[in-house]
Amino acid sequence: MHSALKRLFGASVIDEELVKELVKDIQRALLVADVDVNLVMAITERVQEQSLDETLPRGVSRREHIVKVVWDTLAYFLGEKTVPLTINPGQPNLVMLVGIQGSGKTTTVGKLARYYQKRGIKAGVICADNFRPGAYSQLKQLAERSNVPFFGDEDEKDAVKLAKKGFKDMRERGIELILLDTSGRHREEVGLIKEMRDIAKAVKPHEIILVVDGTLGQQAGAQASAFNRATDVGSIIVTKLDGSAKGGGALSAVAATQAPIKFIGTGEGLDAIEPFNPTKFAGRLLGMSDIRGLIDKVREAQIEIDDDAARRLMKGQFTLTDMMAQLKQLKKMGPIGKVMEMLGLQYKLPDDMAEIQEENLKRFEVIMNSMTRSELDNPKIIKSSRIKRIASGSGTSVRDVRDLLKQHEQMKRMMKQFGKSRRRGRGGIPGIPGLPGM
Ligand SMILES: Nc1nc2c(ncn2[C@@H]2O[C@H](COP(=O)(O)OP(=O)(O)O)[C@@H](O)[C@H]2O)c(=O)[nH]1
Ligand SMILES: [Mg+2]
Repeated sequence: MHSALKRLFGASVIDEELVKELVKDIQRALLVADVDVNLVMAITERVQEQSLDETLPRGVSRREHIVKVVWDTLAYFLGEKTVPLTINPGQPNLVMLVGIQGSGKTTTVGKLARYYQKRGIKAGVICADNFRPGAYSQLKQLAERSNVPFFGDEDEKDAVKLAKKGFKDMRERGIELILLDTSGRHREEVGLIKEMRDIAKAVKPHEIILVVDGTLGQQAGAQASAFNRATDVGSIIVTKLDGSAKGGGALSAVAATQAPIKFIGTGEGLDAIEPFNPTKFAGRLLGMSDIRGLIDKVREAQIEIDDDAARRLMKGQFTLTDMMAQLKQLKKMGPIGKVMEMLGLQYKLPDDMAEIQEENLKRFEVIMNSMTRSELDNPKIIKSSRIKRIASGSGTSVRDVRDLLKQHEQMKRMMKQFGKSRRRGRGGIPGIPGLPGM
């Protein structure tokens, strides 16, 4: 991933070859994150097609377009927004959790009850798991720790009856969010699936949440389909994302059920639950910490060159005023190191390039204020006597003025190269002149 994005940001021409390389790198990243092979293919096909789409929206460079396509594609599969549980206040909203044994249902029921109770919703929990010994006391303890109402009956062996009794009890107590914990067993056993269907029929839950173990790889898809055939899975919670698992299996579960991920579990503790953040999750899958931030940066950093400046550039002219405009645009990106970090890159910039400092820009401006129009437009004429005059006029040193001129020379050379690549390539796009050789 990193190498391709690095190339994407450094290339002066973005062509089919580069897009293919990028697509390959995305494939690798997603496979490492345990995303299902077929999904990986579907995702990357979309990226490839749209990245090379010739009609770019106005004002959008191909570079920006590609990063956006990658993001949009993941958003298409993950959902772009966080979707909360729908709870009608004052009503008994029954939410049923399903999933195989060990996926984290009971823990998640405890977490959700606490989460919503803290937000002013009357929450309660029902244990309808009469299969696993200890399920009753596990949930009872979790409920007691958060002080939420609990219903269970160790003597009732019929899960459907348990669920019904529990629902009645909770309704009578005026509970608004009733969380129904069910049993799991080992796999997509026929018995388990039938039980889930029977419970759902009997109590008609408001929403059915499938709990998926985030460390599970590609089997997540098959599991999700099995539950989805039995019951109408309305949303997904992915647990155990506190470890090194990247959670790629969750994408398969989403694809299999068409249901959105609503929360993720990030630890064994009762507070270790977070609303699902698609952006963060996409970054996790791609091995980049902050993909949305990156897209925003790319957008901000687009070097806008007006027609006039472009024409001058083509003729090899690059005035000090042009340079100032460019430096200011670069400055908007913030410290370049930060942008690299978001890309997950460890790139050593030449020291004097690493940061465009506020003071430098200010000093440049002060110096330029002491120049004449013709000096600004044609800095070549600034020889030592003019340098001395400008330095004393602006209250800076001869060295400061020379630094400015040196910086201008460097940037001019870069802009010339960029001008050439633009003339050459149909795919040519504006480069970021402050970042040579990436
Ligand atoms: N690290 C971690 N462990 C979790 C998380 N959610 C659940 N677990 C653990 O997973 C195991 C199984 O959880 P449990 O709720 O009993 O699963 P159930 O069989 O589906 O009810 C327990 O040891 C939990 O502490 C999580 O988000 N992170
Ligand atoms: Mg359980």
